[in-house]
Amino acid sequence: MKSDFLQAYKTMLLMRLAEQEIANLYLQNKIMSFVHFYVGQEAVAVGVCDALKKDDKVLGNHRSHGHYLAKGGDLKKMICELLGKENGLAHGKGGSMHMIDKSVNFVGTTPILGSVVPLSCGSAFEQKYSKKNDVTVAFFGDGAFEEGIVYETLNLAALFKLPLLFVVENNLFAVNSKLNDRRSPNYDIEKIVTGFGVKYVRADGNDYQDVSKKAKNLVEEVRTGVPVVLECITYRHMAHSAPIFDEGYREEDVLEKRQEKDPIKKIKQVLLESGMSEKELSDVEDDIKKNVLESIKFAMDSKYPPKESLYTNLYA
Ligand SMILES: Cc1ncc(C[n+]2csc(CCOP(=O)(O)OP(=O)(O)O)c2C)c(N)n1
Repeated sequence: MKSDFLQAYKTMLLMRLAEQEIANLYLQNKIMSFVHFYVGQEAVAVGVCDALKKDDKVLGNHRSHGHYLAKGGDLKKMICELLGKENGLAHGKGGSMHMIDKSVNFVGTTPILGSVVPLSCGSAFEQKYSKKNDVTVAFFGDGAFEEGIVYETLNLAALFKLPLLFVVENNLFAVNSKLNDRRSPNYDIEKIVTGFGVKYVRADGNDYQDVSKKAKNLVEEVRTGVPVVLECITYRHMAHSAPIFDEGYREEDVLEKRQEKDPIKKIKQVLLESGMSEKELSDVEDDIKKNVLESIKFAMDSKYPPKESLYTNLYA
């Protein structure tokens, strides 16, 4: 059990330290596309992906660095993509919001809000139709949940009994817009979901233990053709996009609350209580930091795509 937690801590810390360095690259104008940081939400991606097998498929949204790394993705290839380099995940042509890596069954990320949901439905339909024993997971936010296509897909998932896990990362905001400013006072996600015949479970998205325990049970149920919405309540620590620190619009998730509920702090505490020392954990952190810096160097030294490839691998 301790080794599970240690592995989860390492993956969460990798995401955090990598994004801190990515923020620096962004501030140095090395990244030419939008970047949406996952800092604060790490427990969701790791808790859910820990419950998956390699053949299970994952799709994400505009905020998917964490989803990709949790599915076993390659940090070097990811940073190359962010820097527009040829050996990036989409040969440097997609950037942060268009990542794809079939080698780990990371089907892709789509930044058009809600669009990940019908694509995931297609993936789950194929798995069911081909009688595979695999599941598809779609990660998306509370804002995306309000897109009409999500409701259509909930209906189809229930109708066809698809092995589809919808993970709604509710970080309380869509850009700077609060839930109460967007939803009718009667809006009840559980009632909406169960109204379609899809199972609904809520988890504390700031707590790896809670997410992973629930995800492990749910994924096995999803595998049998029971579609589920797992809503994870979490905090996005940084601004919507880019490392800007505007606190003006935040009320519920003020800085002190975000720090207090930090998922990495929490899992570190579990490891300390299980007998690991501060020194052991700081060695772990040093190794991860080294890996992150090596990956950045690799990406910085990598080539941009050649001019001749300007029109290849493009779909419109
Ligand atoms: C159809 C569509 N409308 C608007 C946008 C612009 N947009 C990008 S992210 C975002 C908010 C997303 O909120 P949420 O789904 O909760 O995810 P979060 O950013 O909080 O992780 C918006 C409105 C978009 N990408 N697609």
